[in-house]
This record gives sequence, C-alpha cells and structure tokens, in this order.
Amino acid sequence: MIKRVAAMQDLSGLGHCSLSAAMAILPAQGIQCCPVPTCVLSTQTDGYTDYSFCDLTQALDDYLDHWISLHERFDAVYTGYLGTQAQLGAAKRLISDLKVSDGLALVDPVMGDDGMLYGAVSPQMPNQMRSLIACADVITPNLTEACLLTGQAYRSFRPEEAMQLARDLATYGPKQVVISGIFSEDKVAMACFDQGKTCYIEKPCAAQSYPGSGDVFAGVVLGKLLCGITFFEAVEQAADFVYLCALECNKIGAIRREGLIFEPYLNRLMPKIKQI
Ligand code: PXL
Repeated sequence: MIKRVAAMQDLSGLGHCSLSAAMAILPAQGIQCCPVPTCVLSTQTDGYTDYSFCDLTQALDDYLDHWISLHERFDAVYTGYLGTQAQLGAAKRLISDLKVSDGLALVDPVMGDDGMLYGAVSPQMPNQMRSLIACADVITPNLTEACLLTGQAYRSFRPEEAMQLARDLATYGPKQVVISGIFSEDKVAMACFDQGKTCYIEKPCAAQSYPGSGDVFAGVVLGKLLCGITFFEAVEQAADFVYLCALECNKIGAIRREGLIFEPYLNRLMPKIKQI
C-alpha cells in the first residue's frame, strides 16, 4: 500500500517551498502527500515585501472534520509554516485524530532564519510552538528555531554545544531531533539526537544558500524515514540532496529569494523500481 502523509503548511506561489516542496519531494519518494493548507501567499516572505496573504485558519476545522468523518488516517503528519498561532490547535488535532497510532509526526517548527523571525511570524509563536513539538516524534528546526524554542540567544555553537541543544529540545518530547543550518566557514552541520544518541554531521556548503532549503530537507528526511531508513542516515541523505541542489543553483546564479531549485534533481530521490 502507498504511504500517505498529511502535510500542513502554507502554499506560496513563488519560492519552491512549503507545500510546493512537500507535494513534489514526497511523491518522488513514492509517498502520497495530502495537503492541509494553512495560508496562501503570493510568494514566500524571505526577501519579498508586499506579498498577498490569505489566512485559512477558519477553514481548517471543517477541513479536518471532513477527513475525520471519512475515517481517513495517515501514516505520517508533517507540519511546517503555520499562518497564525491559532493554527497550532489544528496541527495538534491532525496529529492526535488523523495519524495512525504507530505513525510518525514530524514537526518542522518553521519560524525564522539567520537569527530572525520570518516577516509574518508573531513573536509569541516560539513559546506556543513548544506545545506542538511536545506532540512530535521528529522535529527539524534550523539553528535559529532551536534557539527560539529553548530561549537562547542566536550565536555560533560549537559541535558539543549544538548536540546539547538537540538533547535539550528532546526533553520537550520528540524522540528524534535534527538541528540544521549550523554554518561555519565553508561547512554546514546538523546536530542530531536519536533516542539517547547524538551525532554531529558536517557537510560542505554552497557559497549561497536559499530560503526553502529547510522545507526540502525536512521532506526528504520524512520520506526516507517512511522508507525505513535510519534517522542519522536519513539526515545525511537529505543534507546531500540539499547540497546538490544549492550547488546547481549557485552555478546558474539563481536568485536567492526565488528559493532552492530542486525539481530537476527529483529523480535522485526516486526509489529503484523492480522490473516486471
Ligand atoms: O521555507 C520556509 C518558509 C515557508 N513558508 C513561508 C515562508 C518561509 C520562509 O521564509 O516565508 C511563507
């Protein structure tokens, strides 16, 4: 049976991010992605001003009620960028009422980057997001979000400190944590925690990074986990995929705010199909 993910995040018209990423990255891995749109924007917010923003908070309850009445259940729930704090309740409901009991809840606590909150995110969101990550099995914050969630100042972290940050986040509830985007000179690292074990994975990084990379990263991690790949290996493969895309974007001089171009490389994610 094909696995299904309910993916709750925004739909941004431009940016190769959020639902546009999930609805390409998960199917490329053989997984159905059923969208739960939190808001619709004309563009993602990083680097743009004056984007249109249509909040779908009011629509979410009916949307989920209908799925519940149909007895639909999902192998995984994946939450990302939420339009308002009020949507945290719908995200928790999605996890508690629409995920199979042994399914996976991946919460990407999308709130900011480079030490700052994204344009449309409320300063109260980090405190409230803590209650959602308590419902998650896996979380994928970047370093900014990890600092916001733990109430620490954004700064550079040494490997041992970053792994401690991952352990601290695990005390809120999730069994698996990966903190992405720990940059140092020409490298980018991920601090990972998996059921008591920590691991620091360092990779080369492209000269220019792009908004939306975290969404692509989280989508690949989730797909790999659903295909039975271990957590540290899933993180490693997701980081390699993002690096490949970023290098290609660098080569063609892609415009940063337009996001990470990943579509030409989706075939790298596809499972090998047995010939019949
Ligand atoms: O990629 C993260 C993201 C998702 N959705 C929206 C965003 C961003 C990053 O800026 O603005 C709307």
